[in-house]
Amino acid sequence: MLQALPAAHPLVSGATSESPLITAYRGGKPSRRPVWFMRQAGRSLPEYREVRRGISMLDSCLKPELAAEITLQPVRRHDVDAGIFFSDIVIPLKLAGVGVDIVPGVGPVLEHPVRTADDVAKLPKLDWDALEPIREAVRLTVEQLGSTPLIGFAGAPFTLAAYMVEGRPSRDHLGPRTMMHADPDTWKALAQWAADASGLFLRAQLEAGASAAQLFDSWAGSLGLADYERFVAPASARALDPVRGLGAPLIHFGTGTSEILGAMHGVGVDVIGVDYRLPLGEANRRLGGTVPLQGNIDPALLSAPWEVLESHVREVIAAGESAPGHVLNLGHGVPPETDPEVLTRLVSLIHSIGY
Ligand code: 1CP
Repeated sequence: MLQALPAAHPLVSGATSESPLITAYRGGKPSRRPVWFMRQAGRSLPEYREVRRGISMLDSCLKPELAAEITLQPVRRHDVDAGIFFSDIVIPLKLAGVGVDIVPGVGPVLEHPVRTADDVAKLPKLDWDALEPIREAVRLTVEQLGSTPLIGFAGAPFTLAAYMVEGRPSRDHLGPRTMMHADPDTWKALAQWAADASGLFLRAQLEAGASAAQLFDSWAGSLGLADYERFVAPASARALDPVRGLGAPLIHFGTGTSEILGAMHGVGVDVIGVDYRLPLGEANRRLGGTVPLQGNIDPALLSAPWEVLESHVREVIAAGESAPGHVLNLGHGVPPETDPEVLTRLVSLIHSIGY
């Protein structure tokens, strides 16, 4: 494995290193306020629905040209400051050979839920070569993005394990939360397996040209601080080990995580993504005023009258001024029923607001 990014990498060649996104992630004030949206690629876009017709979600992630095209669609349409690589947190499972599918209207579903020590021992190891379609898709995307950075991502071990133990989406994630106390050795082995799979997935995206990486622990908010620190944080740190020290900013995001923000920062990241529940001023206070923030427009307001949305966005920007750097985003993903014209208008509003 390389110790540094290749010379042609956009962060090293200079193509993206001074971009508004990377500048804000590094704690600076860029020429314009950077914004991107979680789930900016997806069902809210008619051009996405068009190219996805007749192709399953996981297949579309593994066709490099299609994945690149879908990643670029929202960048072209909205003038956002970053692309987020079109893929899914369960792609490393699929490429390792785990039986998993994304069922329309449901989400990730596993053929065999992983519940016992034996189930964990039988998990196949993810091979670097299996990630070639991902590296190819990233290369194609980055070529076309030019000076706009691509953000790579992966699921954090707890969020991945939540799907693996339950076998499907769940509300309270009881399965993994029971396992960590009832059978801590099996939990640790599972969390480490998930960390290694996500770590390799992140590494592949960064080596192929992504300029930043976001670890999604979407469901970490179902954990109390003590459980998070004891059973989850070490595995999340391990997932990031393959991409530390490369110069690419690392972002950590989850929902309902107001009480564990400091611990999420403690796994060793540069930026904290804040969900819509906690005002950015308070998030900044909890993090000691030293951590660049990303967030946290309430996705529910995307369907409110424009004046309501605009005044909310201005509040978010004002609250973000307290942090050492701020990248605008939603407090969770774009809802599929969002009018894409609202997103375009929102980007232009954000870019028009000076410091
Ligand atoms: O057919 C479709 O369009 C299916 C919907 C869809 C999409 C567009 C899924 C199924 N995954 C994705 C792409 C995706 N997933 C991206 C790239 C697109 C972008 O952000 O613009 C990313 C970053 C993810 C990451 C992801 N997948 C997360 C973390 C982010 C989050 O939203 O919290 C999670 C939890 C998943 C699991 C997943 N995959 C798909 C769905 C519907 C879900 C959630 C299921 C649940 O509610 O538990």
